[in-house]
Amino acid sequence: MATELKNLSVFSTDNLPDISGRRFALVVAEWNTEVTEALFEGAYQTLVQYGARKENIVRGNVPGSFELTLGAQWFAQRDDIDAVIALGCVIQGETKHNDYINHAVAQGLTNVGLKTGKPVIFGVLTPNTQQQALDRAGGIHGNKGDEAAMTAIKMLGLQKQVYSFK
Ligand code: DLZ
Repeated sequence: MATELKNLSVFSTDNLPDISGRRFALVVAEWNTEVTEALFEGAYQTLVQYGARKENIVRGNVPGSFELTLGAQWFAQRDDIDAVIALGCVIQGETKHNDYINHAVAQGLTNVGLKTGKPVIFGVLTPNTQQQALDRAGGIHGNKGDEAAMTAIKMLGLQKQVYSFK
């Protein structure tokens, strides 16, 4: 479903896990700062709203979205981090640069999640224009940061369910 048809800040909140003792890392790309700061605010507020303690949320910046992968891995490898949320915005330019970055980050974050066994969330916008990005960073289509945080919470819930199943 296209984001146009779904508000990123509207989601079901049934049966969410208790995340008061969980620790989250937010990795934020510095390119397109206006957008990525809005993504960070959305993710941070959503985590707190649904029970995370502020002292259990750590932030790390990376220069651009391409570096999200390694930043995410460094956090995910820490024993005291339960989930990592990678936040970036890659806007299409005149060349295919954005395609290479997007594919690398999507694949890289997937690999980090599989390698560490922890939720590593793709909170990266890949719009054609800056307006499309702003529309999805607290604008008319909600906030991708909210959605990314909720995805992390739900994956922690699933992880608990899977590993406590007898
Ligand atoms: C180089 C580049 C370009 C052209 N566009 C973006 C972008 O839209 N969003 C983003 O997060 N990063 C961009 N970057 C930077 C790369 O992600 C990376 O930081 C550099 O290629 C490292 O030299």
